Amino acid sequence: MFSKILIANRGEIAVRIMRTAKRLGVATVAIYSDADAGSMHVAESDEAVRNGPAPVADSYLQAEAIIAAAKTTGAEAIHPGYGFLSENPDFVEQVRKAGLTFIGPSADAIRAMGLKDAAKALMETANVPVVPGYHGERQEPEFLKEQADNIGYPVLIKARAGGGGKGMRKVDAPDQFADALAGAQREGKASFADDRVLIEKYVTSPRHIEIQVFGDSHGNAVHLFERDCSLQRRHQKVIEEAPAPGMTDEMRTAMGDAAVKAAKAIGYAGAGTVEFIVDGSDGLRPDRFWFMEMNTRLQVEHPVTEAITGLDLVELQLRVASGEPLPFTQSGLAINGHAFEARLYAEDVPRGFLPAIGMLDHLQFSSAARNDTGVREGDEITPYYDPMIAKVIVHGRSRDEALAKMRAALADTQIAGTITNKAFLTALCRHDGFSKGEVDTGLIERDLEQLVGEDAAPVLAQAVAAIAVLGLAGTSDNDDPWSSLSGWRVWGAAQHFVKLVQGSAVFDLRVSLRNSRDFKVSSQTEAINVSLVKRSPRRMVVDGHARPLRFSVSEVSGRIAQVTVFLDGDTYVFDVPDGVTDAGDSGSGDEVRAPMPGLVKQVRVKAGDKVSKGDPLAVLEAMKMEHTLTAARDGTVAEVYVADGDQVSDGDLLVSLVLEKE
Ligand code: MV4
Repeated sequence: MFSKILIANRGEIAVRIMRTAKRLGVATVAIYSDADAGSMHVAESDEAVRNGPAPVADSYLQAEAIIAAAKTTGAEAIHPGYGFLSENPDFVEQVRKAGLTFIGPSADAIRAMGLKDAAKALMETANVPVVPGYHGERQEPEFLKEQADNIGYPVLIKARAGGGGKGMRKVDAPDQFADALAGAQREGKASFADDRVLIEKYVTSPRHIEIQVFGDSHGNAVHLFERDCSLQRRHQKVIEEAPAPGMTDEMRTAMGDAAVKAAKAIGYAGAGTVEFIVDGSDGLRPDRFWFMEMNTRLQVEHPVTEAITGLDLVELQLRVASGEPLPFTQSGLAINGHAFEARLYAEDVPRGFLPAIGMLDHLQFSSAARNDTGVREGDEITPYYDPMIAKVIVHGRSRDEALAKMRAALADTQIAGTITNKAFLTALCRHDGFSKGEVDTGLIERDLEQLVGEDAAPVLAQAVAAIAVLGLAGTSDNDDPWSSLSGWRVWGAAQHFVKLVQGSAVFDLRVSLRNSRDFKVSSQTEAINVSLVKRSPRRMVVDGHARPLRFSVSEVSGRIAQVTVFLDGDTYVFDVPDGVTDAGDSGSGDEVRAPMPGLVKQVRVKAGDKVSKGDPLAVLEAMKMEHTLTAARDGTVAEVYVADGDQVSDGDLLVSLVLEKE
């Protein structure tokens, strides 16, 4: 076994590798970019070497600097993690030339799987089923068209160097072939500097089932069963599981044997994954799976395999890389129970899954799950890297039990300071078809609307946020609402107005103070009485609600810009527009302010116009999306403060309505 290794990666996978290394008594060297100097993977390493500025091209992809860092620190091997340099055969060769061990397969094995056409030809020779089609050298359009006609439509044209869905074109009929071919060639050329393509029979609503394989340097290879990764969106995996729903012993044996044949055909050593496309339209049948590609690295979703086999795949990688044989044979392996992994991301799902950033003001994971993460409370999700916050992994005796655990674990997960995809993951875990194990790669797109719908915050969540924004919740834990001075500035006025923005919804709330602990919070439609039993800057003990309500406020330049409220397993994020927390007695909904910085695309009203509740007043373009700002009540426009083309800041006043007596 090695005594010291360098981990050429960051985030959760770097931390995960270090944990195993530590358990085995192997010292670890981290590398980090300037953006990651204070990050968790650096804190967990035994020593760390700065590797450049934030952009990955200047840091985590700097092969020479990484190898130099390994040499200087006396590391004997480099673990690449996933992504970055993990499947770069030139890097593997450089590592070996420097006298170090690459914890992964040989450069030749990576190259053999790098191009789709060559990999398919190799697999055909090894008797691994490949999708019917043409993957030869000839590229004349007329010839390829003939091939497509022979295969039968629909066909799929794929750039041979492609990946992640790039350079792929589906063709439904012969007359569309020429245009689709030109498109795939253009994309292949632009993305991979290679315009060669292959043609395949198109598999409708396929499932993505992959087999984990492991080889050693003594010629042994086994498989560690399958993972189903069919729940994807735009080729990004969302939830993975093992075993695959509906898998039979016969199919598993057929797929496992094929995957081991694939690994042996290229003399594979280390952890790898053989990806198959499966036509599951009529159950899982051994003549309906085909080789897609082989990933020559440890994968993001490896923990579900660990959960059902009880193995530590990173430990196996280290053992195999240091020359040990695999400590088991195929017959010694068995599946225990069922596991799921959900990828928790900082992203704005309702706005088209836009990556989000932010400081993690509050971060609490469920103790009932394995949470693989590279961030801690107080850390920042930056725009430089993948915005994954954690992988939530659960294991149960059955699929139903594991899925119930995932729902509970997500409900227990609290994140504030950035918007996340937790509600989307929760909706998926409650999805009827998914709950029954009816998975295919089209599921998310088909039911997208139902899955991304944002739940409007209940009035209790709005009330908690409003009280927090006004500073009435307290400034220290165990604040006695009767004696505290916190929030004293606002005691004077009998009522306060707070505007909260939740996604596309705007809530205008009135908070009436009866005394320092009893409030009435009124929205446009409802009112609720809230009595604080105890105050704190993090939780509110509210009369009539059994459990304390947890919330978190995020400040930007000294003012509360966002409040996150956790209520009954759901998370509600409210943005607080600047300058709308003024005390006074104006009716609610009188002012329309910009909920975020943006460009005024169109003003739809002028002073004196009569408007009804819900009428559009102005259209704001922000973060590449258009937002229509609407009237919160019936009334008359008093004044318009902006014109088309104006640039506005978060909270700027755009339109006001004539005040009316309540
Ligand atoms: C296919 C296919 C249907 N038929 N090939 C997408 C990414 C690339 N790795 C292979 N992909 C596909 N290849 C044939 N012959 C459908 C897909 C596909 C897909 C595959 C796996 C997981 C998700 C997917 C989503 C859309 C399309």
